[in-house]
Amino acid sequence: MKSSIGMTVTEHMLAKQRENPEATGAFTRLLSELIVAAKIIAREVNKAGIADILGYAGRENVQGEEVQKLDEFANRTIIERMGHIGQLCVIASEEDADIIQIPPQYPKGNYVLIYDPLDGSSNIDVNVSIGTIFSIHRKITSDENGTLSDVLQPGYRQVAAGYFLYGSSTIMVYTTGQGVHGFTLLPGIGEFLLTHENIRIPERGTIFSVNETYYNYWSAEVQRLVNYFKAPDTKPAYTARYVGSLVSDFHRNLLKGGIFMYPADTRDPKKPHGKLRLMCEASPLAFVVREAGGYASNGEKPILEIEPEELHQRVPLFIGSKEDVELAERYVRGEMN
Ligand code: P6P
Repeated sequence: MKSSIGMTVTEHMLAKQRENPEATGAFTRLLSELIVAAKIIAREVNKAGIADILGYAGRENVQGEEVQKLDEFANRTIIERMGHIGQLCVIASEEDADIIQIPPQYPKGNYVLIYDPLDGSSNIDVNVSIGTIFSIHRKITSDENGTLSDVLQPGYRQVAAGYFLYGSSTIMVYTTGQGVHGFTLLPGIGEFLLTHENIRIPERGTIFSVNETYYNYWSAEVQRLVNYFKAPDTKPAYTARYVGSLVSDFHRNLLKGGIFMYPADTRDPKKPHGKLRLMCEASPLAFVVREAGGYASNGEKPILEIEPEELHQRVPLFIGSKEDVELAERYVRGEMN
């Protein structure tokens, strides 16, 4: 019987689980707990503006509780909720230099969670949407306690990936390799309801997203690519959209079509490959976009085929509509004059 509020994400996950004969329910329990963490983070993100108004200034609020920076709060929330559920062997966070072991008193599992707890958090005080990005791998070593080798896996081995977008509404988008599905949090009920089933990104978009401040630091090939997107004789014409919050820019392009770019640049010799991280940003979004019919590249090869070498390695990113990203690769390779 159809529920009066539509399909919840839990019902959706259980339905997908039934389609997979080997499923034990462990993955469903893992994702369900991550959803609880996201609801807790969403509540704090939505309160952040009010916190300022109510004078939760400095490090203490009116109840004398320590006020954590939102990304620290989000990071701790995920670790505390996910550490004890017995489904993970190791955790890796964009906020922590090293991998995070599961405390000895908790049971271990066969999955690896990699995440960016609150990407774009510098935008929160101007009420721009921000997001949590997650990537899930299976353990590949025999050690009960996960190791760095369990984390540093190429993107094509992910078993699930997705993001939560904290904006005008709280959205969850995820894939387990069986399509990409979007859910919207119904505040009064506190449930994520299916609102975007089987998302497909248009083959070619009309949006390009890049921060042109760095134009002079790009290769001549990337400069030519962006000039193409801006050229008056390019048909159909493109328009520029750039929020400066990866999950927002990615989500818009996923639904409408287009390409997001964060190219390599020469600004910072310590970051020759641009700003975005392979493991907790590019790789999970590359899995989502591929499952939606799109593509993600570092300009030379598919993001999902990059063999990671370091936990926080950065990577140039061209991601979105397949035709647009393949065109970007041709420019970056110097095949377009
Ligand atoms: P820039 C936010 O700080 C972030 O990590 C991503 O969310 C966003 O896409 C990017 O950096 C924006 O970087 O250099 O354009 O401000």
